[in-house]
Amino acid sequence: MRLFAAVLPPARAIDELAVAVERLHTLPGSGGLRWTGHDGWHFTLAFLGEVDEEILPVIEERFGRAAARQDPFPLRLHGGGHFGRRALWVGAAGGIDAMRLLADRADAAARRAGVAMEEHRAYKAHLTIARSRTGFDTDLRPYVEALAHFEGTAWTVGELALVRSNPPVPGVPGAQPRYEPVRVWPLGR
Ligand code: 2AM
Repeated sequence: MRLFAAVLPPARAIDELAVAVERLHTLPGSGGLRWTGHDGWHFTLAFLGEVDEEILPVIEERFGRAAARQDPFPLRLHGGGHFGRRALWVGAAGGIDAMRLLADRADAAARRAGVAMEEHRAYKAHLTIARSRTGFDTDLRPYVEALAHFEGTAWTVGELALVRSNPPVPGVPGAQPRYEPVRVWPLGR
C-alpha cells in the first residue's frame, strides 16, 4: 500500500481555496494543467511510498507517539508557489515551524517503523493544486502571482493523518489517485 502522512485542512479552508482556484482556471494556459480534486487536498508531511501491510501496526504505533508529542498549532493557507513547470501549489503560514517539526517527527516515526524513507530533504509546506499535463509547458508564474494575496482563515491543526493513495483507474484519461485516510491521531494527547 502506498502511504503518506498529512495535514488535512478543514472544510472551510478547502471551500476558500476552491473559490481562489476557480479564478485561476481563466488564466492563459490553464488547459495544460491537471487540477487536483478538492476532496484530496492535503499538505504532505512525509511520503512513505509503498509499504508492506504487515508493518502497518508498527507504523501506527510510532505515528501515535509522534502525534502525542506535538501540541496543536495554528495554520492558514497563504499565497502560492511552483516547482518548475511541473506543479503549482498553495502555501501555508502561521505555525510553519510547528508544521516542520511535525513533518520531521512523521519522517522519524516512519524510519523507526522500518520504512525505507528517501533522503530527508528540507521540508516545504505545500498543497498541490495543479500539475502540468504531459506534453504541455505552462508558465506557472502568472498563477503564483494571482495567488500572492490569497489568505485563508486560520484553523488549529489538531490531527496527524496517515493517508493511503490508491492509484488512478487505469485507462481513464485524467483520472486522479484516490486518497483514503487510514487513521488520524489527535495532537498532544
Ligand atoms: P506533491 O503534492 O508534491 O506531488 C500523495 O501522492 C502525496 O505524496 C502528494 O502530496 C505528493 O506530493 C507526495 N509524494 C508523492 N511522491 C512523492 C515522493 N517521491 N517524495 C515526496 N513526496 C511525494
